[in-house]
Amino acid sequence: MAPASRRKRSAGPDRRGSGDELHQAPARGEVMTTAQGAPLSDGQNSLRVGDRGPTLLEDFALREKIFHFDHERIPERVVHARGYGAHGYLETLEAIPDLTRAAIFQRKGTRTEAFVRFSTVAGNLGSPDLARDVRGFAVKLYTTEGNWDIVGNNMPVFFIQDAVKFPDLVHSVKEEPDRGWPQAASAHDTFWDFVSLMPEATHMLLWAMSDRAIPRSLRFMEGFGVHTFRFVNAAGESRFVKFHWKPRQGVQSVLWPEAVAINGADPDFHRRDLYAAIASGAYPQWDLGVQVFDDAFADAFDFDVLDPTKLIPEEVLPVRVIARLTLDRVVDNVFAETEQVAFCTQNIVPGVDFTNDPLLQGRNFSYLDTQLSRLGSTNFTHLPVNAPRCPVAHFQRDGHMQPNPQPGRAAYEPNSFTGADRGPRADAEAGFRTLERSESGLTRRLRAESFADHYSQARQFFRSQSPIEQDHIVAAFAFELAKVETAAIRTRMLANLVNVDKDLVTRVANTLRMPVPPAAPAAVAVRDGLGDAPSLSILRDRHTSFAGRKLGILVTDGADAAVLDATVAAFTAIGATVELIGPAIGGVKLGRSLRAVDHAIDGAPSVLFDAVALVTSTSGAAALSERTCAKEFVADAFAHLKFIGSVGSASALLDAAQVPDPAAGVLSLTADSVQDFVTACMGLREWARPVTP
Ligand code: HDE
Repeated sequence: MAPASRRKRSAGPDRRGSGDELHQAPARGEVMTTAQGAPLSDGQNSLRVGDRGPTLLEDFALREKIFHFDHERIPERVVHARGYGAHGYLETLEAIPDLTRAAIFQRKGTRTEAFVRFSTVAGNLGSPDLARDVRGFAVKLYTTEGNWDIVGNNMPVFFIQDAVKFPDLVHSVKEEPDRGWPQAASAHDTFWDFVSLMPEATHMLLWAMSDRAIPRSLRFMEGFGVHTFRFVNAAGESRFVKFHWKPRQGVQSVLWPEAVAINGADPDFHRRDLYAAIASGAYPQWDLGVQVFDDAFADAFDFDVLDPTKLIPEEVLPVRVIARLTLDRVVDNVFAETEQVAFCTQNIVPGVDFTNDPLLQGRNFSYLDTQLSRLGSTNFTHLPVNAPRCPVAHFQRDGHMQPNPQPGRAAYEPNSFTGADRGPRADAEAGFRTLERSESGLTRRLRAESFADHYSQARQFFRSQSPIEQDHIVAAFAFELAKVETAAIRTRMLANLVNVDKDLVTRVANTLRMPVPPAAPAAVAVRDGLGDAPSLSILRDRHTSFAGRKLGILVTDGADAAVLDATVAAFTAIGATVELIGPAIGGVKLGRSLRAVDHAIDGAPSVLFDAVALVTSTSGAAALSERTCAKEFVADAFAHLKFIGSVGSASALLDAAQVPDPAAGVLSLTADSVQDFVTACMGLREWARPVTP
């Protein structure tokens, strides 16, 4: 403290209150208390002897507060630490009792409460949202028959085939242990060392190097259950099923240079986007689709349906939509809900069952186990976000933090007590019954031959992409491998890519300025004839829309209010968000009035927007032309293939940003031509514009 304040008397509250005040109990929650409920008289000063200390150990309120603070952090998730969640519901669109006895699918219109957590995989809790990474897509459905967790990703396949390799995979992608970097990045030696030694990772690597790994928003991602599960109907008949989440907003990704810039400008870009969408009432929705098939299909299919490095293309087996997920409520408290939510793959309900996918079998152990070290108690199921919404009755007792005083005398069964002392019993009819199946074979450590083809679907994926997406995959491989210091690792990875596609490997090798090595040995011949699968691409055959996207309008003093208002109105009308960026946060003068802006230009680069408009006065544009951040705003929007609408008086700014005139996707904006700009923006990017090197 500054010396001047040392001799002042403490500024505690006046303690001479009348006795009456003590008896007028304030409304619950208004008076600050200890965790034990004792009301506090002073929240600013600890208990001291004299004016200047020492502090007394007797101050139980101080000690309790610091004690609780000291233990605020819990271990972050070992993977998927960085995540964001929201509440919502699943509405059944089609009853499918023929396929499953699951209660939520018995009647059209059934609504089931849901909680969803999206995440990156590799980064720590505080890592940036736009890392190149797989995204977790974990859904908890609070059904009337218990919680059903579909703990999936935004990519339909995985890096490895056997759970025993998961710790190795994760150790390889996390920070290198002897130096502690890189954070939230796969572009380093140990990751590429591992995956280049594990050819089974090749298919997933193609996905991870594609634009799927840098989604524009959590709202614009597909989700996949990845493994093959089973549906079981009331007659005990079973079929295989794969789960898909289809975003009704569309699928969209950012460009890699955008991702890098967004991580600096707004590391919370994805969580902010989801929060803003839900808070504004633009509730994101996904259709839940299923690919259902029987043993005959599984036997005839090109690959083993138990192999999680393979998918079944929609072109081979269409996705049937059965329900719709809506996220309509942000969390009240991120820690209590998003951080403490515990997803477990083994949380299934009657009507759903597992398969022998060896990755799934391992996961079914891992998820329950990890909750103990993260949440610290077997009683994590009592936390509100984890608690089933249906009645729960069992004889599990005690443990750390047991919140329920479970009644009754007998804590075991069978017992011969009656009434409240008796407790629950299993129900042979309504209860979960594992599908009866016969298993046989030798007990061995062995990878099935049917899992041996590691390259054919990687090839199919690459060849099914649009040329633009292929360019991005080439660039991503080249970027990541260029960060690998050990040349032998790069060469080994290129040798794997030879098996995927000659064009791919040649272009990556050329970019790296390395020779194409001989192909890595492949256990089985790589197949060419799997067919074109446009569903694997983001850009092919997709309906695009600007709804749910964001327009950034750069405005200055003296701008044409009519054009500004018309632009805001037109974009708002199609469900887009519009934000104004001014030279300063205090707003801009339009005529006689001051118009509020959302951002100052130096804090709102154009990477934060899907399209931009320049609505400036001539003098405003001239002034902005002197500012690097304004020139970069325009130049980046152009380089990132964004649509740009510009009033005539903003031409100095376009010139300063070296935007050619004319240029594809740069439209003149007047009050009459706003609709043309809206229509153009629905294409999301001007792919015809040459990419600036
Ligand atoms: Fe996970 N995974 N995982 N995983 N996973 C976890 O569980 C694990 C795998 C996925 O938002 C952990 O509660 C093993 C595939 C998501 O809370 C842990 C294996 C897929 C989330 C764990 C896999 C996933 C996790 C860490 C290989 C896509 C975040 C914290 C056998 C289908 C859930 C936790 C959330 C989280 C283990 C592979 C998705 C350690 C052992 C494949 C979305 O239990």
